Amino acid sequence: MISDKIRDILNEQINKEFYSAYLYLSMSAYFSEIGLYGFSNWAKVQSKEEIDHGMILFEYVLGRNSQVHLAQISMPTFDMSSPIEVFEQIYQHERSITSSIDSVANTSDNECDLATRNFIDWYLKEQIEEEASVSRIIAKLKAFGQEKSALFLIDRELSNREYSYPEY
Ligand code: OFO
Repeated sequence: MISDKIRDILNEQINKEFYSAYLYLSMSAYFSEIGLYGFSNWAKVQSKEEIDHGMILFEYVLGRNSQVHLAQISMPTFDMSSPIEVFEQIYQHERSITSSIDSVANTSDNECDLATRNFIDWYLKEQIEEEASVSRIIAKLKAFGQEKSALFLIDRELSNREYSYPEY
C-alpha cells in the first residue's frame, strides 16, 4: 500500500505522461503535414513511449493495492512556426517532466517510501536520456537546419527511429 500523497502524485504523473503522448502525436501530425515524415516518425515513436511511461505507472499504482484516477487530458498546444521551434518546445516540455519526476522522488523520500523511490529511479534516468537526445537534434537543426538539403538528411535520419517497449 502507498500513502495518499504518493497515490496522488503518481496519478498526476500518469496524466502528464498521457499528455506527453498526446503532445507528441499532435507534433507528429504537424510534421507530416509539412512533409517531414522522418520527424513525424520520431514524434510518433516518442508518443508510443510516453504511453508506456504512463502504463508502467498505472500498473505500479494498482500493484501497490492503490487507486488509479484518470483525469482529463489537456489539449496539446505548441508553436508550429518551424522544426527548430517545435524541438525547443519539446526540450522545455521534457525539462518540466524531469522536474515533475524529481518531485515524485522527493515526495517518496519525505514519505519514507523506499519502494516508490526505487521505482521512480528508472524515470530519472529516462529523463536524462530524453533531454540529451532532444538536445542533440536541436544542435543539428541549429547547425544545419537552414539548408533544405541538410534538413532532408536529418529527416531521413529520424525516419530510422523504431519503437520498442522501454527496458524498464
Ligand atoms: Fe515520459 O518522458 Fe517524455 O515526457
